[in-house]
Amino acid sequence: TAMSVDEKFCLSEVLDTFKSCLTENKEVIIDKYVAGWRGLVRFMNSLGSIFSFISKDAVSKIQIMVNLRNGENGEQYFTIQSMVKYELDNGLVDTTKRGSHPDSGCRTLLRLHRALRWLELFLERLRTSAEDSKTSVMCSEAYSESLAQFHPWLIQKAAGMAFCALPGRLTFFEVMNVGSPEQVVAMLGEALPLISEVYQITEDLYAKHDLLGIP
Ligand code: 1PX
Repeated sequence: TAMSVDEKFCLSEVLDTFKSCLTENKEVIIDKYVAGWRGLVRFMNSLGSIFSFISKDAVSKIQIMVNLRNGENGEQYFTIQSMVKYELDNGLVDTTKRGSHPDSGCRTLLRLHRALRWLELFLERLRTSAEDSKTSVMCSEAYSESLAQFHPWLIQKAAGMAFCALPGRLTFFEVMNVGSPEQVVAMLGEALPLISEVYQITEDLYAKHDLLGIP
C-alpha cells in the first residue's frame, strides 16, 4: 500500500537507518545515509513550518546525492569511500576555492556530515537531559559547538529563532513516537554510538584527503 504522508513514524526507525549505513569493512553506504537524512527531515517538518528553510536546504543536498547515484556514474557513488576516490581521481572536486564543481558529491556530503555532528551533540544532550531541560537550549548549544562556525551570521540568527519554536522536552519525546521517556533515553543510548561511528569514519576519511574545508 502507498505510504500516507501523515502516517505515524517512529524516530528509532530513522536512527536505525544510520546503523545500516556501515558495510562489513566499515564503508558508509550513501543510499542509507541519505535515507537517514530524509527521515530526519520528515521528522523536522512535523515540528512546524518555521523549520522549512532548514529542510529546504537539507532536501536540496539530499537531491544532489540522489541525482549522482542515479547518474551515469552512479555505481561510483555506492559508498562515501568510493565517491571520494572517484571524484578526486577525476578532478571533480573544488578543494580550495569555488570553481566548476559547486555540486560535487564530496562538497555536498560534507555539509550533511557537519550537520550529523550537530545531531550527535543534540541527541546526546537529549539523552542525558533533566526533566526540566529546554530543548531549545540543548539544540542551540549543540549548534554553537558544531554547525554554527560554518554558517554566516544571518543563518545563525535564523536558526536561533527557529530553535525557540521547538516544543518542550516531553512533547518532543512524544513526537519521536518511541514510547516513554525512559524508552527514548534507552533508544538514544543504543543509536548514538552508531551515529558517532559513521561520523568518525567520514571525518577520518575527509581528514586523510584534506577535504574538511571544501568551500
Ligand atoms: C530527535 C532529533 C531529530 C532532529 C532531526 C532534525 C533534522 C535536521 C536536519 C538539518 C539538516 C541541516 C543541513 C544543513 C546543511 C548546511 O549546513 N547548509 C548550509 C551551507 O550550505 P552551502 O551549500 O551554502 O555551503 C546552508 O547555508 C544552510 C542553510 C539552512 C540553515 C541550516 C541551519 C541548521 C540547523 C540544524 C539544526 C536543525 C534543528 C532542527 C530541530 C529539530
